[in-house]
Amino acid sequence: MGQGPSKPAPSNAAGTENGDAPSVNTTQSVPDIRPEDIVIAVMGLTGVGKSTFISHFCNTAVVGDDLESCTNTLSIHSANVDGTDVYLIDTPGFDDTNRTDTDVLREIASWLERSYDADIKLAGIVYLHRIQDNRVGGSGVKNIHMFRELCGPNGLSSVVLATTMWDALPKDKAEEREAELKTKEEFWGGLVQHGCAVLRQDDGAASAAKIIQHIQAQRRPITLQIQEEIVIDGKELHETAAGEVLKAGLEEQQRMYAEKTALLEAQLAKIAAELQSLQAEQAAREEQAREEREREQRDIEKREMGRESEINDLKLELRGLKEDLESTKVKQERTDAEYRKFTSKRWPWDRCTIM
Ligand SMILES: Nc1nc2c(ncn2[C@@H]2O[C@H](COP(=O)(O)OP(=O)(O)O)[C@@H](O)[C@H]2O)c(=O)[nH]1
Ligand SMILES: [Mg+2]
Repeated sequence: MGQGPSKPAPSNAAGTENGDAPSVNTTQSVPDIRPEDIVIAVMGLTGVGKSTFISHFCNTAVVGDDLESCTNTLSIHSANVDGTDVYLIDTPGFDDTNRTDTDVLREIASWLERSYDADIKLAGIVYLHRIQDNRVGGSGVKNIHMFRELCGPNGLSSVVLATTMWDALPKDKAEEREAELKTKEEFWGGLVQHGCAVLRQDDGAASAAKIIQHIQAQRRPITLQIQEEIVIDGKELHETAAGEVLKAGLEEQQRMYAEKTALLEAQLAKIAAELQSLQAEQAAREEQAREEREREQRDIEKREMGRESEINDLKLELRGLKEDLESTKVKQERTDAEYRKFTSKRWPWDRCTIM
């Protein structure tokens, strides 16, 4: 299989002369493709391997790393598959870290509308899906639903549903998942019944070529339901079936967030009320403690004052007793002296004045 286009690439849709991979502007890309060209769109969630798939045929596709999606805009790649020139449309993936699903659908729908206006029909679509993403309720399932509505019931035989990342699961597990995808209505069941082929993108360039060949073999350009709805019926994007799926998803999210907000507000109000009552209890306890402290302080002061007056009383009593003691001692000395004098043997008669 050849790498890159065999005819001159459109000015804005392929690599530079030295083979670098430029990002491809989409807004003026439609006129570069002619109605007789084979155009195949590659769709699927971000990270499923769309750019990797396209890179097997040309060197202009930019493969993202595992951590974050790379620039997620629609790009057109001129490629050659087994000698046939084809244009591969790398569409922005849904469930992207940097863009909303509504932006992504708008961009895809806008390109489909312009290509329809320019009389460019899709030869087919490759819808890629990671084999490990079969979670009901996950974005994979929601996207399958939207994809179904984007395509509509006609021309599904030119749509290939292909599973990637076979190397990420043991083969028996992957085969189980594939069977589930094919049969369950919420996955690919309905699409398979309407003629979609389910193939495996499990062998790099070889399996990718088989997928493109399958589409080429259909030789049946398709008009998607969303193109008819927008161009023929004049519907707004949100009125299309795919837009309705997205709208329903947004409404579900609105309901979920409204419920969550109400729940959080109720929890918040409950906790705020609990906090308020605890704070009121705490304030009451503090007030009680303050009053008790003040009462104790008053008691202490009262007791202090009582003790002080007791001390003063005792001091006064002590002073009185001291004075009493002093005067008693004086009196005692005097009495002692008198006694001594009176009881002395040598009464100093001579000193007496005889009358
Ligand atoms: N293990 C494994 N990794 C893959 C496969 N296909 C793509 N990848 C990796 O998955 C990541 C996203 O791929 P990319 O092609 O950019 O996804 P896109 O967002 O759909 O374009 C890149 O790191 C690829 O190398 C695959 O089949 N197996
Ligand atoms: Mg990509």
